[in-house]
Amino acid sequence: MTIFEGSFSQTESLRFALVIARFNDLITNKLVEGCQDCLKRHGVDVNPQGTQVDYAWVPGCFELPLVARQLAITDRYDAIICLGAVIRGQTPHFEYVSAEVSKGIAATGFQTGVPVIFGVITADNMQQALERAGIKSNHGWGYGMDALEMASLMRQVKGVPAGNHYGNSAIAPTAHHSLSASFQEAVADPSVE
Ligand code: INI
Repeated sequence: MTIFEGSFSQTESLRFALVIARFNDLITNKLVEGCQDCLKRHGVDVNPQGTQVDYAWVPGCFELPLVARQLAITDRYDAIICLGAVIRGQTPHFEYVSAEVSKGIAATGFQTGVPVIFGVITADNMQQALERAGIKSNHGWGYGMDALEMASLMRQVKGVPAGNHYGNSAIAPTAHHSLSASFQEAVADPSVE
């Protein structure tokens, strides 16, 4: 039998998207830095002008799942990393935002077959959030590690060679290469049943 296990090497052909919430950007900018540092030290070119990492900024955590899903179905990424910070205030807003973002991110990964990393800090106050974004440790680094591991693991599970650039979405509606030969024939020739 086989043991599937993600590795942190052979990263040159991996592609990532970071989706980042601007809300609490004092925190989210630090998460981006930690995540970039991790990816870079594992051989990923994090330059936005390069070919390995794309960046998308959204207003707040609530919007993370929508954009992550849209990116996932392009079939261009091995993993998507969502970064955000939800900080408890005086109203129940915190609960609504954290519930929706966590459910939305889980659903996105599940529906698309692309790993979507839940890089959202939930904290009771700004001090707690800062501690997780660089003062004590930077959780952005850990989210980078999770993305590397999941990207590699999913390639293995799907049987894609480590060096390949490839499309990897489970549902990707435009990924003709993932459709069966008979289905492609039927599309090309409607008389084929
Ligand atoms: N967005 C966050 O990213 N973090 C928060 O702490 C937060 N709070 O507490 O309000 C927050 N709200 C904005 C929300 O994510 C949406 O951007 C907004 O409601 C528009 O849809």
